[in-house]
Amino acid sequence: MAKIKKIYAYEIIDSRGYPTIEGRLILDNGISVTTSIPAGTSRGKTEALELRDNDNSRFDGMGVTRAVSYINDLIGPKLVGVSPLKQQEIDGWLIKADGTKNKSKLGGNTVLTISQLIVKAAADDLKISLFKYINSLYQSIFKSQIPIERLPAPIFNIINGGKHANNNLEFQEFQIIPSSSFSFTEAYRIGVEVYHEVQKVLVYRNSNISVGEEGGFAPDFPTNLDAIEILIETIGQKNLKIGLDVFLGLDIAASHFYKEGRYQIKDKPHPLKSDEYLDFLYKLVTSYPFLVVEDPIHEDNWQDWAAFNLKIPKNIYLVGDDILTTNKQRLERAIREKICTTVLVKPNQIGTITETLEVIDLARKNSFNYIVSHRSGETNDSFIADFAVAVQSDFVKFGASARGERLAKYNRLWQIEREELKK
Ligand code: 2PG
Ligand code: MG
Repeated sequence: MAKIKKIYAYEIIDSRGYPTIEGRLILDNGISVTTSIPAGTSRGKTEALELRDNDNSRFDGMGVTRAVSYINDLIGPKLVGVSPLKQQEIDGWLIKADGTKNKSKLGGNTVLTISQLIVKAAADDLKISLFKYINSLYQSIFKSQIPIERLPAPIFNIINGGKHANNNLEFQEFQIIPSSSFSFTEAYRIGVEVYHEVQKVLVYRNSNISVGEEGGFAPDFPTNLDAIEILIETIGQKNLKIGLDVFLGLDIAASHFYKEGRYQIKDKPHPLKSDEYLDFLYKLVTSYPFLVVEDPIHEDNWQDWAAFNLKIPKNIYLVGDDILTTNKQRLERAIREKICTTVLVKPNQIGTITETLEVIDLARKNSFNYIVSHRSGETNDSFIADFAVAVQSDFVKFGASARGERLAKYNRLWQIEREELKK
């Protein structure tokens, strides 16, 4: 089997215009792979640390030359001669070398560059599709199989707000979700067509059609509910049945509008106390055909999460992102305290692919759902699409059906459906 000949990294610019890491790994048989690392704008407090230079003389302090030098000078040379098939050992060594709870010594971005390079190199060396290799990696680590039967259903983020746009909406993502009974090809077409139709509706209403970080539109509206109503109106105009053909989703990202002990949203004339806000949320999610509701409550309030989870209809996927941060210990607590039904999975929240697979495994063993997700700051790497297919994620969250860095992922799913899963 091939061995690692060289690993190196350098800065590239991500979809938000900030530096991120791109890494390259060359095997001694000439195979070479490249990967790059996404970054979040609205992050949970317990995510792995993203190592930045904080040197304000370049890129507003957002440079990643320190992370790059860790790869080039410290980690890369130590992996020369090692087999890329040793994923678990290499990830374990990285975790130990970092030695902190949140990768604050080496940086989650540094560590994930190596971890993803190793996965890609192994798949290429074995000459199998990336998703098939990740699937077999899961099986070999956890001694349990995930049959690959379908593509995850896409969640399209059509209207952006919160920290992802400079419009006036507090909620972060207003999503549409074509029914999982559609093939990916059909679901993708629906996502693309609804996106264009929303644009027409916004133009007709003299609203702004500039977009936010994930490619969704970023209009101003009097309330967050108005954005939901626009989606419903548009879906109807496309002759799609809301609640049958297409469902709604939200990433509320509530931690970001919780100030001085109150939730501040323009749907209500005054800042809401927890119990008032929970009433508002309950009415909201039961008044519309929501399938997915993410981060409706502040990330520190586990009690309110549990109370809300108990109350809302069981068909809604209640998703923990900022509160769980792809962290096994936090997911264990979430399962114990029954605070939600679904974990959002983002490899760069934790740092290595092995740890990300551990979270998937914990979820699977506890009949907990999981949704694999991109970040708002993305690159054209489609790694996450293969990862989602490999673990048979219920849904995927890759942003709007527009903008290259989002489409790299959706188009990769489409390719997998066309070339690899069609009987
Ligand atoms: C989220 C993500 C991705 P960010 O909150 O779910 O949509 O956003 O990458 O900014 O954390
Ligand atoms: Mg989120």
